Amino acid sequence: NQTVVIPESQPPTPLAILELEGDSSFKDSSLAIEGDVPFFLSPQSGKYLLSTSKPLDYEMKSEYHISMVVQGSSSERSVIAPPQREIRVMVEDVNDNAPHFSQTDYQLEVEENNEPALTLLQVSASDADSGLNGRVTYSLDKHTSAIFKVDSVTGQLSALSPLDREQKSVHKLTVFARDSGVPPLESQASVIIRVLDQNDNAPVFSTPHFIFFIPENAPPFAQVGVIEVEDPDEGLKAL
Ligand SMILES: [Ca+2]
Ligand SMILES: [Ca+2]
Ligand SMILES: [Ca+2]
Ligand SMILES: [Ca+2]
Repeated sequence: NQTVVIPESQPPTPLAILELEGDSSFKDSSLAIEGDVPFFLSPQSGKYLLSTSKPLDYEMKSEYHISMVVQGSSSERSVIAPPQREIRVMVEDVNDNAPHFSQTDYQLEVEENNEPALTLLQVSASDADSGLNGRVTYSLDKHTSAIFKVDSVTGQLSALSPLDREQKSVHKLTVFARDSGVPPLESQASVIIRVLDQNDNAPVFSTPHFIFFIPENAPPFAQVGVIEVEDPDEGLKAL
């Protein structure tokens, strides 16, 4: 049997030229395709041009077997050459699907002063294509703080060093999923990490020495000055 290979997503494309064998005087016999398939035959000076009737989709169906039949009153006297009775059409994969994240917005809360290399979450994207066209790798935006790392294969996102809420309380990251097709396709998801406060700062005086001058005749309990204390922690922990 004849085999034809065609990439998916092509506009209607000629695949093969077919011919009826036998007495050419049998004008009323003609070649036809059996069944409902996305192919058609167009007569061309006694022969037939087999073409696709619409773009094929590898992800829907990657292989067709087209059967040819002879129609007409004198069909018994016309035959199709055996290699052309059934034509196998192999559809070739094209990188026409971008990776698809199972979730495009991730939010999580994590306490500051985490242990190093703490796993935060795992992102996941799938790709409907085959082979390299469907092989997904993950990466972070190149401007992302070096604290964060995503495993290119597993999508596991981790904080390599301790987070400090007093330095930055919310981190917004962009994770990319890219396939390995040529050219590659990619999609992105956002991750928002809220860093929860721990009471990890002792109050400190705003200056190491306070010097106040009081008049010698000051009454008892008179205010002599204000001592300032600072604590970068949040809320009650700062009192
Ligand atoms: Ca497709
Ligand atoms: Ca494809
Ligand atoms: Ca793809
Ligand atoms: Ca804190």
